[in-house]
Amino acid sequence: MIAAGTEEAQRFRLLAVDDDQVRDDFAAAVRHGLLQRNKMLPCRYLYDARGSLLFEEICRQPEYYLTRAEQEILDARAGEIAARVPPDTTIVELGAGSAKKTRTLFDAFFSRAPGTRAPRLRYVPIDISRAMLAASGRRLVEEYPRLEVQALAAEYRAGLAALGPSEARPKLVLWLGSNVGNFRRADAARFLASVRRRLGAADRLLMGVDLRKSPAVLEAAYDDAAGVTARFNRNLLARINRELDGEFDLERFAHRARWHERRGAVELALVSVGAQRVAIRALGIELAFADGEAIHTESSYKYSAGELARLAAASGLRVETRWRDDAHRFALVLLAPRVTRARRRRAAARGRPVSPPARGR
Ligand code: AVJ
Repeated sequence: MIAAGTEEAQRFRLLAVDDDQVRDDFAAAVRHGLLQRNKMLPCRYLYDARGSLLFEEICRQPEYYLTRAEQEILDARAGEIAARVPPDTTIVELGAGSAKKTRTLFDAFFSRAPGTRAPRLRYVPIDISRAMLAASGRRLVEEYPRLEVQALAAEYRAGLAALGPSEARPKLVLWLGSNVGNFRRADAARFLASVRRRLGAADRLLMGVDLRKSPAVLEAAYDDAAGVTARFNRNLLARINRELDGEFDLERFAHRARWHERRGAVELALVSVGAQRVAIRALGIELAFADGEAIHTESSYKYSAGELARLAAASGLRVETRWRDDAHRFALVLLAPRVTRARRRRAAARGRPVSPPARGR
């Protein structure tokens, strides 16, 4: 714990958005999702306090290779990444969580110029979990004396909106952990385009992406032998029971993880064991489930090299560098804003032709 007024406290700020709306959203989303013909629940609600802890436990399961593969790439490339961005960079991280992987980058940043005085680094973690940000922010400023943490407890969109003018200072935006996998492909492009609009020409986006691979490996990653992912998935029903006075019998919903080749995604679902009726008292509804009927809970999209390049292009970005782990399971891509012809024309109109110079008249 950092006492108020200490030097560390001055380097750590946490700004929270009101989460009343998030609570109301949960009730509305559950009602809407479960009254549809194809029952579904939005995956963002998997990550309450308990769900976030379970997710961290998933990351330690032997079948869930994603976290280790990404860490392997960061260990190998952090120096190279740090060398690509200017010394006064702000690191903005979307879905920062406990910021464990980010430390690898901090270490690389702070050891960039040995012998000289280490530069200051500003870190803006954006995450929906206020508790996670509070704990990790405090630890970070204690560990790194030249780090300044300005945490934003917010959804991606609100967090990005709070960032301020795009050209203010050089920045590196991090979106790690293949969190992009939760978005349908078109939505991923729309979201990345909104990030792109906040990037200046020298700014970069570093994104971790899980790659397409054999269905057996993918399905095992989402159905670990220890049953952690199953517990993570069922926690969504437990959350409905806790927060909305629901009456789900968790034993009567089976965890299912299935690779869907055409979509290129692992689909998580909870499947009704037998026909049953379930009341959700706070919503005043009673649901009927047929035997084997599924509630879709999460999609995890995977990318090929071609799909990655198309995603970047559709978002106004280009892949500057792509690194992979030794087993080629996962990619870390450094994305740069693509300068469009329209942008070049506007720059020229302001008297700063980009290239090439106009021929003499
Ligand atoms: C946090 C979205 C990257 O899709 O791999 C892991 C979520 N769900 N196991 C993923 C998740 C079940 C995870 N992401």
